Amino acid sequence: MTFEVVRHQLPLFEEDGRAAATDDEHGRDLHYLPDLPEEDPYAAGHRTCAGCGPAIQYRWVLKAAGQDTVVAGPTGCMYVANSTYLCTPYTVPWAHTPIASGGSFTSGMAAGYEAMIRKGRYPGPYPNILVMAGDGSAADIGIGSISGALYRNHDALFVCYDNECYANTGIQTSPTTPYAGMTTFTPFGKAIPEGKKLPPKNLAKMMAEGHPHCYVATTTVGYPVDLMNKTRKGLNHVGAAFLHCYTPCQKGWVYQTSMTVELGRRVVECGLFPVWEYDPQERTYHYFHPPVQRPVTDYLAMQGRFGHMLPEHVATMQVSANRNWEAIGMDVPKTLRDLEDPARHQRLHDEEYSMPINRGVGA
Ligand SMILES: Cc1ncc(C[n+]2csc(CCOP(=O)(O)OP(=O)(O)O)c2C)c(N)n1
Ligand code: SF4
Ligand SMILES: [Mg+2]
Repeated sequence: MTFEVVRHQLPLFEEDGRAAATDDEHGRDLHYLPDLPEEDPYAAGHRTCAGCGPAIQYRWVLKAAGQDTVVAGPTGCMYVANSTYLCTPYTVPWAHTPIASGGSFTSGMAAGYEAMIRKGRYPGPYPNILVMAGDGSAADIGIGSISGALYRNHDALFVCYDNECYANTGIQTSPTTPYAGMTTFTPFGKAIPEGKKLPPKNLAKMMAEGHPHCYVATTTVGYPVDLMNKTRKGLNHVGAAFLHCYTPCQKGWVYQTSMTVELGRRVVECGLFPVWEYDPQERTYHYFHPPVQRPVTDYLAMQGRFGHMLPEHVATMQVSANRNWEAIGMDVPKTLRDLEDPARHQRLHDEEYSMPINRGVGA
């Protein structure tokens, strides 16, 4: 006898009118926290650094997923800092996987639950199954196993929490480390003054283009409702889904602790991290067009990892951002086009930039 596999359908959060609180001079909504669900599958008690972007993402993703969830976590900060002996923040089943096997382990969980429900050995419904892997895992060491899981279309959500480095082993470069981002493996010096020479790997586009039957989206910790809704859409999608989330690493990027969420907005407003959604039914991309377009210096100057940049490096970064604006169908204002010229720049630490409003302890 075969039993039916019943799946959850998680309702989406209201995106408009959630936050009438405060607007800044650009009309940006500064009330970041919507009415979060009370359940907390990732509760207080972890040991990540203050201001850790991945920890914020973990909390919001798991609040969106809810209590009927099973989670896997490949090796990385979010494994190590969350699994001290006899102490864990998880209130749902969680398993560690080797760094290379987040995709294959999660495929096995998905296939196992399906089979057990069909055979009547698990009462159901089918739980929300997800894995949250760092960029070192999802974009590098474990990309093969995640690509395999997406290709085979296992019903699970595969999340990359992207802190743009191998953080847990001492901030080494990863494929998503941005151009000129200083890490312990990309120090700046006389021979290579920009630190990192290569542009970052476009992980999410690889996943969408390479697995066109999957739901794929990007988001950042600057947009909690967007992050939680894309989590729910990925889980509601029957089949494999991939979510790429920008998550600042306070220790590795060297910035003021309270600025994690602000960076999550500025990276989008500078054109350096386009936020979009790929719809596998229509086979089209839907791009978010931010209400503010800033020079890249507004983002770079907030972080110590870019402090060594010379005028030509800042101009190179502005060129990348401007090409991104064009790729998502936005006009590039003349002020930003002019900034492609190195003569318009100084060394980064001498550049003027728009200071964020001080909104918290530690800023
Ligand atoms: C096959 C393998 N190579 C290297 C390591 C060492 N290692 C442990 S955590 C880690 C960093 C992982 O980086 P990422 O996935 O980006 O997660 P983060 O630490 O940034 O949270 C590395 C390289 C390992 N555990 N397994
Ligand atoms: S090193 Fe970075 S990613 Fe790791 S716990 Fe600290 S802030 Fe979070
Ligand atoms: Mg990382």
